[in-house]
Amino acid sequence: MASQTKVRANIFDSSKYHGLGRDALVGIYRTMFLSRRLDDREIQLKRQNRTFFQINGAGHEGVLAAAGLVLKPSYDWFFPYYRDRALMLMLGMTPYEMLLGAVGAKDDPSSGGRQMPSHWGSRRLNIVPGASATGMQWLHAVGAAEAAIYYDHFPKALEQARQAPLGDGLTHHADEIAYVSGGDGSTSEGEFFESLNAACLRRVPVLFLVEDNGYAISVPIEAQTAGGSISKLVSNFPGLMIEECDGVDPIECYATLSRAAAYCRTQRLPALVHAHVTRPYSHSLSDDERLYKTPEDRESEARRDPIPSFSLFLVREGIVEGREMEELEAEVEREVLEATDRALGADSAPADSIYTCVYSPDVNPTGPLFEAAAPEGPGPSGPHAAGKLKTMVEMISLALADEMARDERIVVFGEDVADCTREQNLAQVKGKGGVFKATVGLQRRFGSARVFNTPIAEAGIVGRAFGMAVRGLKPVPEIQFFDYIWPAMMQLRNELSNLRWRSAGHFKAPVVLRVAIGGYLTGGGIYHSQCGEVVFTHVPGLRVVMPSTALDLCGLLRTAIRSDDPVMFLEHKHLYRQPYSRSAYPGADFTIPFGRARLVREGRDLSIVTYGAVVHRAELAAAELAREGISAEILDLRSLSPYDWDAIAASVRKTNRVIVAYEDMRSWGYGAEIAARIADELFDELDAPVRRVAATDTFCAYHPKLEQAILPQVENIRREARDLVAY
Ligand SMILES: Cc1ncc(C[n+]2csc(CCOP(=O)(O)OP(=O)(O)O)c2C)c(N)n1
Ligand SMILES: [Mg+2]
Repeated sequence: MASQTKVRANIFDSSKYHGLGRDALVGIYRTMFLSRRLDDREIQLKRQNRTFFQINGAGHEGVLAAAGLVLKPSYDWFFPYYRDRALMLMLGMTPYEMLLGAVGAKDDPSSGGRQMPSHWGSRRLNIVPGASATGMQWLHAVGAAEAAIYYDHFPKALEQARQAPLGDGLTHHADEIAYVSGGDGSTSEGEFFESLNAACLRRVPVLFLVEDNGYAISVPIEAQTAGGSISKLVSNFPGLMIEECDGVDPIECYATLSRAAAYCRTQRLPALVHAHVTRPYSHSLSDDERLYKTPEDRESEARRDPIPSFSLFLVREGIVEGREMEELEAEVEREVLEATDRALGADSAPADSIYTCVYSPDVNPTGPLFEAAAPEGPGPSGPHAAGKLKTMVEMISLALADEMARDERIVVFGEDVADCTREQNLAQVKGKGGVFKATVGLQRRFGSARVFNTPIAEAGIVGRAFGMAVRGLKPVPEIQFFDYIWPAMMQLRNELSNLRWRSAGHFKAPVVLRVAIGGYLTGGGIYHSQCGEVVFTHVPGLRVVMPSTALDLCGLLRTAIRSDDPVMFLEHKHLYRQPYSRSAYPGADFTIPFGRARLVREGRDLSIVTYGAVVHRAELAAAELAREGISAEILDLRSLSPYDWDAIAASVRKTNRVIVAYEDMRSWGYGAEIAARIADELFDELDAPVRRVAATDTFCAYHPKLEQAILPQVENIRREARDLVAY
């Protein structure tokens, strides 16, 4: 502790305690003790089977209570992890609210009973609930801090964010910071290093707190972190202030965190505090630390327990008298008991509420709002057409430019998306604007704050977008190749898609992720030809669309941006420049609702349900089949989740025969779901089995001859169609 000298209460000298007054010191202890007693109560409730999970914050209370004096609720932004109970109490979350989480009550402010307890969230306090995946939150805080800097320069964006759904009360302050915490183990995730790199590159005010208790469940620090010290390991990140402190001494922590937070607030740069804490209890109630800690280890940890040591300190220093301490602790016990009684009587959410908040309740992208007048006339060259026909890739930058002009919340970023990072050279060069030129000219027109390049870090791209979107921005990042989306899988599957659901509708992350996808490149090989859209249509909360014409791309991209859900916007690389996919630009208000298929060709004898690059192949097959007297109907789904079941059903009822044709591998593919549903709901309508035409169950090869054998071709469709009609 800072000082062991006895003082008389009437000559209290706060300078000995880094400026903390008596009330603040007692307040710190009260919160620490309350935090511990809540853990103890929850552990008891779990053992009595009255709750379903418990994870504690024991041993971490000192540094967290101190952080509560340095950070500002409803002002700063918080990305805490599960051990942050004491900080949450300091910020204003109540014991009752916490216990509502433990019993999984409907009114649990963090998740309404959808997440395990200790996944703290509060809209009121700017506390963004974390998922259970350790270490993902580091990136979210960087995105949130990037939003803070952005709003400094784009006040209209903040106004627009406030007008959007859930925008009520969105705060922004010139000296706000983003707080993020995690354990020593979570710093081993690549996302931690990506977040430090991004925070230092972008120079944004994030306060990183590493709560190092020396263990990640049973794994000790020497098997976790090279050299045993995370602060030493990251000591060369430029601009990153680093301090280490004894995390069980709240006064020392207060001093350290005050310096770090002041640095973030004033310099607008990141800081990292490495606090050494203890974990006097097992990892969680599912763990027994005696299996891997010796009695001596446990005893020495117990000696560093911040609760008894800070209590003793306060009494020894004469700040609190023994009797006062007893009264304070008794009062806390009463508070915990009373909150427990209330929480145990709280209602859980009704079972039929499970479907709420998977998607936005405010904006329905399948609805009439998005039924803008379609361009008239036969196809894309009708009278609405302005100027010459645009390829799909040209249409992207046109649509994005119009949206960016009307909505200042939109930011575009990714690998190579800018025209030229070195702005001073823009006048001398044509500009890159994406490896496919999809974003060309956007940086030049809207500036480098709105269109910028990122490191090659896909988790970072999506994780930062998450943090920005939580703050009300509308990020439209790009994943350069679908083949390289996998580092972002955790962010997509476990964070972005379910934030709204797991926060019971209090938070959302409506990012539009543009992804270049697909093969037929004659030379793309395994790593530039992948599809795999079905991996994402399997994720609730995500919308997945995949247009096959420039007109559809324009309408669907606009709907994606104007909707309120995360959208995976799949752009087929092979179609980017095909003359047959071109359309005239339909104007700045053209939208297409999600979940509406396009009838590409009417037919009588069989239906081909397809999307993406296979649409054109189906058209070619249909033309050949027509010469043989077979009339094929083609549906381009274009929106894969949601998809247009009504259109599929109507077509199958008409033709009684159906092929589902898709580019991805045949087994377990998108067609499996469609085929299963047709077999289930339209069995009586069928005159033949449901057929799938798809890629072989292999990877996609480089040599064009092999690629041709692997991906579905016109001939495959034609053969299956003939066979089906003859069935
Ligand atoms: C990505 C991921 N991998 C594994 C787990 C399982 N898990 C939960 S907590 C934990 C240990 C975390 O240790 P640390 O970051 O040091 O935090 P502590 O619990 O010690 O405070 C692990 C491995 C997880 N939740 N997420
Ligand atoms: Mg740990």
